[in-house]
This record gives sequence, structure tokens and C-alpha cells, in this order.
Amino acid sequence: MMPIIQLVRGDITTIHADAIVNAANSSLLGGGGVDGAIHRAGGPAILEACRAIRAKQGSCAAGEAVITTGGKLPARYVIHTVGPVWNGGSKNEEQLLANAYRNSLKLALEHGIKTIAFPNISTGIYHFPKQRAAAIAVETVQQFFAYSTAIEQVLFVCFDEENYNIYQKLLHT
Ligand code: AR6
Repeated sequence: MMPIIQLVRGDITTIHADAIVNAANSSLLGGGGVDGAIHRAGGPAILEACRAIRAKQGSCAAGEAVITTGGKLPARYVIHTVGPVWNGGSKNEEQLLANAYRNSLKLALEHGIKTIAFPNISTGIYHFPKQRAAAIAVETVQQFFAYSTAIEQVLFVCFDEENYNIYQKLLHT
């Protein structure tokens, strides 16, 4: 069966999916925005798991992803990926953002995850232009579906209205 893409407006920490994705930073030690919300709602088990990953493999570069428990969240796993900081567009930002989505999906596939929810990576504190980020997000997920249909459902969870409106147009919902 063809996987489906769905759009949701709201807080990703409330989503019942096998995994939710965190827009983390390279330290993996938490921060503001959706990262702060996930660690607050999920409790200390997530930070503990992030520290263990850091001890083993160091920090997480932009475009890469790691996986931890979901702690107290309704989601079983959190996939922490690091989006690029927007620097005008000449620092490979678009490729790095696509890598963040693709590597999160790969990790999900390896863990047998069927349903996954993404926030709008890099479009907050990291200032990636929202329209371009949304186009990259949707395109990367669609490309992934052409490669594997093992992930059955991808949710784009938009917290702010601007992103929600952009995704509505893009997905024709
Ligand atoms: N649920 C879903 N989306 C949310 C939530 C939430 N609870 N809260 C915010 N967003 P940002 P970035 C949206 O800034 O730009 C952190 O400090 C928000 O509206 O969270 O990738 C990290 O530690 C925006 O559309 O992440 C890094 O240092 C989107 O999430 C840095 O921010 C991403 O905004 C990463 O910056």
C-alpha cells in the first residue's frame, strides 16, 4: 500500500506515532523551541539517552540523526536530527535539510517504525525560509516513498500558522 502524508496543526509532543522527530542541535543536550518542549514532556530518560549517545559517538552534525526512547511521550521513540542554521543559502543548507529528513526516515526504517511525525525542522530559531523548507521536506519524503514503502504514515506537524498554511497549499489538503 502507498504510504500516506498527513498534515496536523499543533504540538508534536501530543502525537501518538511510533516516532516523533526532534529539531535538535549538535550537542544533543536540549535547547528551546520544539527541542525544549520534547525534553520537558518526555522527561529525563530522553536526555540520559542523548548523553549516552554523545559519550559513544560525540556530537551530531547537521543533517545527521540519532534515535532514543520517547520517555513519557505517547511516541515510543524520538529521532533527534540536526537541521542547518540558515546562512543565506550558500552554505549547503538545502542539501543539509534534505539530509536531516532522509536520515531520520532511514533510522525509522531500521527500527521498524511505521508512523513518524516531523516538526518543521530549521524554520524556527535556525531561520530557514519556511516555504523552501516545506518544499524540501515534502519532496524528500516523497523520494523516500519511491525507495521504500515500509513506513506507512508521515505526519507533518505544524505549530505555527504560517507553516500550516504553506503545507496546506503544498499538500492540497
Ligand atoms: N511542536 C511542534 N512544533 C513546534 C513546537 C512543538 N511543541 N514548538 C515549536 N515548534 P525550532 P530549529 C516549531 O526553533 O529552527 C532549539 O534550541 C516551530 O514553530 O524548535 O530547527 C534546538 O536545540 C518551528 O516551525 O527549531 C536548536 O538549538 C519548528 O518547530 C534550535 O532550536 C522548528 O523551530 C533548532 O532550531
